[in-house]
Amino acid sequence: MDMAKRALITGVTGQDGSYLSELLLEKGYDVHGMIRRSSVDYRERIAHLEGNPRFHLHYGDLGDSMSMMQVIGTVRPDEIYNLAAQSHVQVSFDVPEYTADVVAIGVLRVLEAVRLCGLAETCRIYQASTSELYGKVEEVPQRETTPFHPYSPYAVAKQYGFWIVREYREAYHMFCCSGILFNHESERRGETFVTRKITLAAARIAQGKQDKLYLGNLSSLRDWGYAKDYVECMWLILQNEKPEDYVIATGQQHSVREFATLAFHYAGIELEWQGEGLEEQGIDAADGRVLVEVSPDFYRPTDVVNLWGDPSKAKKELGWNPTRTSFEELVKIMVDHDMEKVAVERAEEHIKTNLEEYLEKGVVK
Ligand code: NAP
Ligand code: F7E
Repeated sequence: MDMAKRALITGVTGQDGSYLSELLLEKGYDVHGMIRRSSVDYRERIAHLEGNPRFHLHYGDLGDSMSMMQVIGTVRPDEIYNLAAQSHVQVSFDVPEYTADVVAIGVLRVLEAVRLCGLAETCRIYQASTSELYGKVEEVPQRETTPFHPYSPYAVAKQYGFWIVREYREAYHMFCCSGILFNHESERRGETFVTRKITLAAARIAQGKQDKLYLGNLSSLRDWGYAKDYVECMWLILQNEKPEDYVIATGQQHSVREFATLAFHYAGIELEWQGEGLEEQGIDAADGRVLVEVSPDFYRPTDVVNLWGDPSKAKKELGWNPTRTSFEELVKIMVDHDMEKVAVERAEEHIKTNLEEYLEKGVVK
């Protein structure tokens, strides 16, 4: 009989879901991912895994209790990684009710489905919590004992998720834990998060495909790590003897401005910064072109500006190495990827234009 562990990943099509699937498959798990129906192809990040006999997909939605019961009851997982979320902080100001339903009540739906399917004693649950809980920070750096001060509809919803996980742990003795993950990025990061927006723009500007990049708060500080390193921690948290919550971070902090300076540097452009606030500009040191400007469109009604995590507990108790990939390596990985992506797009456009010309001239029929 096949004794492979079964894992269910909600949010399998996302950045973290795709890396976690790869990790668990490497470890010999049967991986079940929950996906939503969409009219366009959104499975780019997991396309390379489809067809693997140990990788299975199920339709479901965190907003729909019946589908959660159906998926969890069918898969009967040993481990659930609840990664699904409306994960964009700025978007949560535009769709606060939807964000609360999926990000807060969605966690309850997972926990209750596990209980009602009779899996409370056997199934371990990882909840994707976030440094956004610290929000308007009350301590620097932030650790497990730092008081929460959520500062966006997204963060308030994640706060519910954090406490309901703790409640089920205490009330029903379920093995459920939250990883309080600080920002983690990669070449698979969504294109509207600030790091990926910058690395893509740097690549496009360097290759003449874009003139300018508009950003919001350049002074915002983040503790940015590499997503591939962080998914390992999710797994380690569930292999622990006791269910506990952990801060996962690198312990280093950088500003959006620093990220942009380094990303443009790796794309072959040295940026110099002039002016302040809305007037601040990033200028190409070589020819004086203004490449980065500030736009109030990317300011948030309340912005979290000083995130800096202390990963000591995870380091000590889980043996996790928070600095396997340095900040410089992370930025370089992302820029190298996007330079290649833009180069391929340009080559494809070039081929298409030439082909159209040949067809018009009747050279090719
Ligand atoms: P992501 O790339 O935005 O992926 C989110 C995933 O959730 C996607 O697979 C998405 O599916 C799915 N999803 C959204 N709404 C859903 C719903 N109603 N039902 C089912 N699935 C739904 O996010 P990520 O960066 O991988 O982050 C993973 C988790 O960690 C999220 O919970 C996020 O809030 C949390 N987190 C992230 C960070 C970070 O820095 N990345 C830090 C702390 C915590 P579609 O593809 O169908 O949209
Ligand atoms: O913003 C500032 C912005 O959208 C980072 C999610 O994964 O991490 C992520 O949330 C900072 C903010 O990520 C732009 O104001 C400046 O201060 O990349 P972000 P986030 O809001 O930190 C946490 C841990 C999560 O849990 C979330 O799911 O950068 N910023 N200019 C900008 N941000 C964006 N998006 N776009 C800009 O143009």
